[in-house]
Amino acid sequence: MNGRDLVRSVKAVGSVGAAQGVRTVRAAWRRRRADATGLPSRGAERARVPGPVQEVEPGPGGGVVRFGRSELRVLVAVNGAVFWGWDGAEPEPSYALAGRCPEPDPRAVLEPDKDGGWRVVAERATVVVSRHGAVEVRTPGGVTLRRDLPPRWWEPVGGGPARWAQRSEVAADARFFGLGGRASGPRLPDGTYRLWNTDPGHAFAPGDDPLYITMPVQLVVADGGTHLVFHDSSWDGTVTLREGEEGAGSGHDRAGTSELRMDGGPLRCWVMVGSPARVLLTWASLTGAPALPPAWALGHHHARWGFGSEQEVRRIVAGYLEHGLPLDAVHLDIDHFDAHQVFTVDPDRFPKLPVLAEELRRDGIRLVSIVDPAVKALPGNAVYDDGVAEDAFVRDASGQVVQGVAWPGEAVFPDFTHARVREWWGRLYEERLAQGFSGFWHDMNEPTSFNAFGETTLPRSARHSLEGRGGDHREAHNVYALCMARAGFEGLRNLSPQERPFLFSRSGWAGMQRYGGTWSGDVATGWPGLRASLSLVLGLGLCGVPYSGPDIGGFDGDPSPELYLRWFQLGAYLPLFRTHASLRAGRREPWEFGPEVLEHARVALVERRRLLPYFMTLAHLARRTGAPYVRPLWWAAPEERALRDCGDAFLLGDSLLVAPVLDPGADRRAVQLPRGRWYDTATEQAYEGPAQVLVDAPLSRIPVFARAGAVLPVRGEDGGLELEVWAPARGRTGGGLVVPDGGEGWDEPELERYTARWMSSRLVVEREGEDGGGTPPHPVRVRGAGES
Ligand code: NBV
Repeated sequence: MNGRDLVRSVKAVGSVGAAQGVRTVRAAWRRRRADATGLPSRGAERARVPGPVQEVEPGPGGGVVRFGRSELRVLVAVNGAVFWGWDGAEPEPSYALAGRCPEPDPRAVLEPDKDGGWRVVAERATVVVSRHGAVEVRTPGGVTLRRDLPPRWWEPVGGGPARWAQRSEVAADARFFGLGGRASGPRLPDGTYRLWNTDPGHAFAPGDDPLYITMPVQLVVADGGTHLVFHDSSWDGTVTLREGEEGAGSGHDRAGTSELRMDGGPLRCWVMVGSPARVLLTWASLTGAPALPPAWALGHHHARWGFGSEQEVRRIVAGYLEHGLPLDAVHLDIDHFDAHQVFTVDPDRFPKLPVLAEELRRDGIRLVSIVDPAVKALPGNAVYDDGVAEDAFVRDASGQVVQGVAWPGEAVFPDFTHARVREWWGRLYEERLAQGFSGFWHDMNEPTSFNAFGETTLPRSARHSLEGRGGDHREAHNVYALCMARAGFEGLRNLSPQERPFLFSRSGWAGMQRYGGTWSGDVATGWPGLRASLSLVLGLGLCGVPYSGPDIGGFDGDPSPELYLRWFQLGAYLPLFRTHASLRAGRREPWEFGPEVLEHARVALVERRRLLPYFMTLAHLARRTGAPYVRPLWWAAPEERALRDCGDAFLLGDSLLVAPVLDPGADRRAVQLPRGRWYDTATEQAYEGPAQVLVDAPLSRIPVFARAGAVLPVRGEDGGLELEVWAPARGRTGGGLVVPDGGEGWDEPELERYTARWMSSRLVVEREGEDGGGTPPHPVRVRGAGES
């Protein structure tokens, strides 16, 4: 290591402390050495393209097209998704798939196309393969949604994984979304996005990329249709996006492009075509239904790194109760661990945690525990000893256990890509349950190890089981947190089969929704951070992860009262509604920002509690259909171009449109309304969309609109379920779905469907049933009728 590296390394860990800095330098040195010996250098490479088509072999759901130097398998699955894989790549094994690959659709057959190409015609998409290996996806109506040019590989002459690149073209009007949690979306601007889950090491803002969750999942919206494409390879890579441009007058269109470059892994992808709702349904049927949170997890959570003691937790909870502020969960961060070691409790500062948990539970408040993957490498530390006995920790190519540096100091990392290790880890949650915790917050699982070379993770040469196939960190890195989430989720299911597990994880990958949600990570305090936090929730929802939310107020700094309040008001409409901050930031309780903020925060909290049955219904719908709670404005109208560009408002389910205030000093804001009638819920004033309207956004609230005709379940003053019905326009009908779920256990409540229609001057709300309409079993409140 040269002097500059040393300076850099010490700077990088400055906040962790000098002792850790020294350890960090050692760890970085070890990493460099490990990779030098454990990973052979690539050496000379040979480039390859598929070459000309030679023969085909029809098979179930499609078949194989053979080229001079590669072959392509195309398979249409019964769920409507299309798979293709080069060089013999099959859909399995895959960390993204929820189970086995869906059955092939027997109706899809390979047939000759023009110019020596081949095509597979399926119900929702046609795949056309040119004789040089370009692959086009067309709608049933014949519109081309995506054109993949023949892929290119670079193979090390001496053997080893091939790098590859896949360039694709989309329509000139197409917009890109997704790629996991990105700070500068939700519409992804032109640029290069890395596919490598990363702890940025500082609080992030728009422009910081990549972050904790990256996914090779793109949702592309164009006039011709919507499609989702998922390249099922967990290796490091980049996606370079460039939106197209439509030719003005007689000029030509310039297509949009996406170029995916991967350092290895199979070249295979899944494509789904249809409306956004259809695409997400297909995606969820492939990668798994989002876990259903318990009702309390849809309430308000309060966290902080550094509550520091049981007395402090009690003081804060008492503050909430005294101020009449609803609170559902308190999160304990690493400071409650004994010497930062996971699955322990500091006996001095948290001597009677189960008693505290029981007290809180009596007030309807749950305790949530942080869980870090790194285990303090110290004989005598029970988790370490146990893990050593289990042979649970990641090793390097020479067979040595890899040591990194994390909060507890020198640390080792469980290999969650091994089923036995997942089972072992899952059993450790028993200690947490015994302490009284009800939920789990997985942190630092990119995985993060502090070090000196800008790469804050395990060495790439570190070995992983990868379900017995064997491989290294290049392949395992991006699925590490996904596998940890699986370990936690399955462990909790075994330990506490009656309860719905609640966990959310900082890092993850395609399919993570099966085990829980996520949060925005360490978003920077500031107005750009506020905007970024909404971008993440929207983008992740479009990648199939519907439950997430930001650290309200931002992680690292002290927000102004106005910023705190605007963040709080936004958070009240996001699935995870949590205040949280760093050890180094000031307090985040609503009463810390003055009486005015307290009053307005209370309104937001009370409204969130009132909307709980609606959130519960959205959670069920997400599980049944893959539709995120928080959806972009174009969700039901992807053809509306003005909506595609609009990232400062969102739909909450089918019924509400939320327009947060994202700028300082604003007391009015413009809102782009989709087609139809919308009521400002504060004033009941009706607006007709599509339109851009200017509405009041005083400090006391953010604009929220209800769709005319919406029937939404809310909590009445007596705590019972009520139906809030927003009058449809005259001559129009409305309706809504309700899943009346108490929020605990596994009972499957029946979905209730309601309709709302005018009968002369009376609005009739009925429950749909097999024997015609019936009176709803819940009180009905009609709103907006004065405007009809
Ligand atoms: O455990 C401490 C923090 C936590 O509060 C935060 O939410 C995580 O994103 N954690 C990161 C580790 C330290 C970050 C500097």
